[in-house]
Amino acid sequence: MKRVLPFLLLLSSTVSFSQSAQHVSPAEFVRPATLPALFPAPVSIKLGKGLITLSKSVVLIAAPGTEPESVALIRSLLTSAGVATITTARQLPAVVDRSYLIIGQGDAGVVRTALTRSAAVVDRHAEGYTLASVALGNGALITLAGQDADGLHHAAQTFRQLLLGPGLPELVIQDHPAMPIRGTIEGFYGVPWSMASRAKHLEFLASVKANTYVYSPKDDPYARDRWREAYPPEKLKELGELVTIARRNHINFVYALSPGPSICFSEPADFQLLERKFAALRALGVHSFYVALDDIEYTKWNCELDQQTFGPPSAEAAGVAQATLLNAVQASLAAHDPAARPLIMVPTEYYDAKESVYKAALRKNLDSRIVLQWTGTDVVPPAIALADAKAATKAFGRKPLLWDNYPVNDYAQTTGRLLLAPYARREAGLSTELTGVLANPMNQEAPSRVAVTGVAAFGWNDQAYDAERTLTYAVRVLAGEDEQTTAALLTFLDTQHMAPTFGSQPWQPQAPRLKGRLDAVREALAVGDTKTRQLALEKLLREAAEFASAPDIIQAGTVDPAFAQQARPWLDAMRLWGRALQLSAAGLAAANSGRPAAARRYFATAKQLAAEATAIQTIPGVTRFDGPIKIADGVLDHFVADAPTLIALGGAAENEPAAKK
Ligand code: LOG
Repeated sequence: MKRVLPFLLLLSSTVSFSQSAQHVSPAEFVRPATLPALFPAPVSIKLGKGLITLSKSVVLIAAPGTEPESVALIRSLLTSAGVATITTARQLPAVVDRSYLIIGQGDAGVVRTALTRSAAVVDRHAEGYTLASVALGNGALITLAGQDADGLHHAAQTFRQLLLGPGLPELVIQDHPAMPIRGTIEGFYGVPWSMASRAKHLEFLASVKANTYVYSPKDDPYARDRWREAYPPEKLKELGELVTIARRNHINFVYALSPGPSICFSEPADFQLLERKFAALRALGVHSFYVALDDIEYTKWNCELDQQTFGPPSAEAAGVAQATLLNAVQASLAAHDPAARPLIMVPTEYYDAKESVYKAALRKNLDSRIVLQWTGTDVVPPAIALADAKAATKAFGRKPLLWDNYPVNDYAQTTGRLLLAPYARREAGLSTELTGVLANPMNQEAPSRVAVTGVAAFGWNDQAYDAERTLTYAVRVLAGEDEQTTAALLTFLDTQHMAPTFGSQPWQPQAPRLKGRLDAVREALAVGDTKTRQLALEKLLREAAEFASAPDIIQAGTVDPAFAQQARPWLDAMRLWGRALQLSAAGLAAANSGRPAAARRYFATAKQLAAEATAIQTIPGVTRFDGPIKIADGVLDHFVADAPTLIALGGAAENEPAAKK
C-alpha cells in the first residue's frame, strides 16, 4: 500500500466505493490515483482525480456486432480482477449505481452515449481506441471503444494492464499506432519454433498490441528448398491451427515463400506452383502473403529461359525479373481474394540504402502496392536513423517495412548468446518513414519477448518509446508480476546484454550493470582506505550472492516455464559464475583483512568454478551455431581472473599452502 497524504482526503470526492469497501479504513479511500505504466505508451492519457473500485457485480454492455472473442476476453479479465458476477444489459440506466462496462466500436449508439457521459470521444485512427473510466453517482462507467474491431482488442489489452495496477484510476486514454505494421518475422536459420511456441507467441504479440506475424523459417523445407512441393496434410493442419489462433488474437498471419534459390522467373509452371502453394494456405484463412528473395545469388539465373527473357544475368536484370514475378503474384492475390492484403517482399539487396541498378529496377518496375522489407544500413545495423530510412525510401521508391535483425541469434557472432538488451538506438520519428517494423527473433521464443516487446512498443509509439522502462515491463510480465523474480531476471538479462553486429564492433555493450559494480570495487581497492575497501567488498559479497541465487529464483516457478527451459544452459552457467564471483569476493575480503592463505584457497576454487562454467555448451541443435555459453563475458571472467592480483597476497613469506594452479 502506498503512503497516503491526509490532505488528499479532501480531494477525493470523485472516488466511488463498492459495497464491500464500507469497512475499509479511511486511509484506503484516499489512495491517490497514480499515472499507470502502460506499454506500449498510449498517445494520450488524462488522469482523473480518483480511483475506481470495481463492484463485485459488474454490468457488461456489449454493443451490437461486438465480436464474441472480445466479449469473452473482457469477461475473463473481469473475473481475474475479482469480479464475482457479470450481468448484461443493452442500455445505460439514467442513474449509474454500480460498475458498468461498455464495450464496442465507436459508432455504436450505446458506446457513443457512454463516451459522452465520460466527456470523451472515440479515437478515429485505424486500430485506434478510447478507454474512459469515470466515477458516476454511486457507481462507475468504464468504456472500451474501438475505432474498429482491432482497436477494441487493443483497448482490452490496455484494460488488462490497468487491472494489474494498484487500482483503476479515473482516466481517459486515446490511443492509436504510429506504424501500421508491427510484429515479428520468424525468419531465422536453424531449428524453427515449435507450433506450441508460435501459439504462445501470437498471444504475446496481441498483448503488446502488435498485429503481424510472418511465417518464414529458413529451415522449413517446404517454404524454401522444396518450395514447389505441397505441405504434408498434418503440417498443413498445424499451420491452420496457427492461423486460427492468429485471427482470434487480431494478428495478421503472413505466409512467406522463399523460392529464390531455384525459381525460374519466366517459367509459367513455376508461377503456377507458387500460386498453388499460396492457395493451400488461403484455404486455411490466410489473406496475406510474402515472397522472400534474401540470401540468394542474383547474378546467375536458375534456367535458360530467364536468360532468353531478361538477358544475361546482372543485378539489374534480377531486379526486373523479380519485379515481373512479384507483380504477377500481387495481381493473382487480389484476383483470388477480395480481402487480400498487399504482397510483402524482401529484396536481395535488403541491407543498405545505397542507390544501385538493382534497387532502381525495383523502384521502376515493382507494383506500388507491394510492401518491401529492409534491414537498415547493414544486416545487423548498430543504429537506425531517420535519415537512413529516408535514403531507403528514395532508393526503393516506397517507405520500407523494417526487418530488424534483433534479437536474432543465428549468426556466428551470437554463438553462445541470448540477446536480452533493450531494443534501442532506433530514432524517434522513424514512424514517418517506415510502413512498420518486424523483429527477427531468436531461436528461443520466450526470451525473444524481451526485445520484441520493445519493437512492438516502438512501432506503436516511437515518439514516447522508453527502451529501459519497456524492458522492465517485459521482464515483469515474464516474472508473473513477482518482484523478487523480476529483480533476478534483470540480473540475468544484464549478463546477456551484448548485441553483436556482423562486424567486430558490438552495438550494445556487455553487462553494463555488472561492469559498473565491479568497476566500483576495482576503484575502491585502488584508491580507498581500509574501511572503504572493506565496505566495497561487503557490498560485492551481497551482490555476488544475489547474482548466484538469480538462476534458482528464475527456475523456481513464477517465470514463464518456457523461458526457464529455453534459457537453461545460460542459467546453469550463471549459477557457477555466481559462485565463482562469490568466492572471488570472499578471497578479496580475506586478502583485505590479512588472511592471504584463505584468500588463495578462495581464489583457487573460484578459478575451478569459472573453468566449469566456461565449459557449459548450448543445447545441441537448438541455435544455428553451437558453442560455449557466454555469461557477462569480458566483464565477469576478467574480474574473476584479475581478483587474485588486486590485493597483494604477501607472496612466498606465507607459511600456508599456496593455491594450486
Ligand atoms: C537473413 C535472415 C537471418 C539474418 C541474421 C535477412 C533479410 N535475411 O544475412 O534470415 O536470420 O540475416 O543472420 C540474414 O536478414 N541474412
